[in-house]
Amino acid sequence: MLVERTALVTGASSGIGEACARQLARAGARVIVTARRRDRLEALAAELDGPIHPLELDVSDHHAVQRALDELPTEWRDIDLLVNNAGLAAGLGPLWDNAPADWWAMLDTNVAGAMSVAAAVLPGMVERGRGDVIMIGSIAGREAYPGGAAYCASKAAVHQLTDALRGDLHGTGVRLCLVEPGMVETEFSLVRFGGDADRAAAVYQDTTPLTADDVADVITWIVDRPDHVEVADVLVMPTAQSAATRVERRR
Ligand code: NDP
Ligand code: 8X3
Repeated sequence: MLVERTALVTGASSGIGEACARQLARAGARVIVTARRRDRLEALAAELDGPIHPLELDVSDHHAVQRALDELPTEWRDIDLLVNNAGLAAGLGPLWDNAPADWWAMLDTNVAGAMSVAAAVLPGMVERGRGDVIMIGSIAGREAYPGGAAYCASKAAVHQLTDALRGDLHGTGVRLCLVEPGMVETEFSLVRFGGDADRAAAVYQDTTPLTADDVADVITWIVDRPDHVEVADVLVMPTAQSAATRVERRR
């Protein structure tokens, strides 16, 4: 049980982040839910039974992240569980066909955003000598695929960022875990393909992807281990997937 834990989940308006917020709240945690779409956060807070604090936040705005966390109401400030999840892919194609604005969106959100949130939350955890940080990487951070240059680079950076942070956190009592999912059916592909619902649906067609809840189950289990146990690194894929671009289809 996670009673008396204060969690911050980024990217909680959809997909993996939303599923984590639901499961952490169900396990008894108080949860700060953040994303850019305030209406979704408010709907989630209204629906969940328990203390939920919606916070509109663009993680790619470094100063806004620091300010928003500094200005949290006192009773929400001692965050001891962070799911550093907000992220996106924009486009799938050769680097030179991908708009530079899309590269920057991926790097600013997936890498710099994760750094800003970690940098704002970690000093409090280190001072209190406890806490859990879950970094959401991807199978794409281990294994690059054609068309994914900026996205794969961003998730490889999350992998290295996590490894470096592990050294920074040595001896502090703060636990850190890199969770690298394979294919998960969320709004991820809809965002990647600029709202093209048919193209997004085709990604998950004739196979059985993970659900956001499958990933949230793993995360909820990781943070509920006894204090002396640190799960450092998890690759979680659908059974039908054996590599980033190798997915079994039923046809
Ligand atoms: P979704 O698109 O369903 O959710 C993405 C979340 O990130 C949304 O809540 C979105 O909220 C938020 N977000 C995006 N940009 C920003 C920003 N600048 N500031 C704050 N929040 C932001 O996708 P997933 O749930 O699948 O993705 C969650 C994470 O999991 C991402 O890091 C993704 O890279 C990773 N991942 C996904 C996999 C998959 O197959 N789905 C596999 C491996 C990793 P809003 O738009 O309201 O700001
Ligand atoms: C999302 C999964 O394989 O599309 O990180 O990169 S993949």
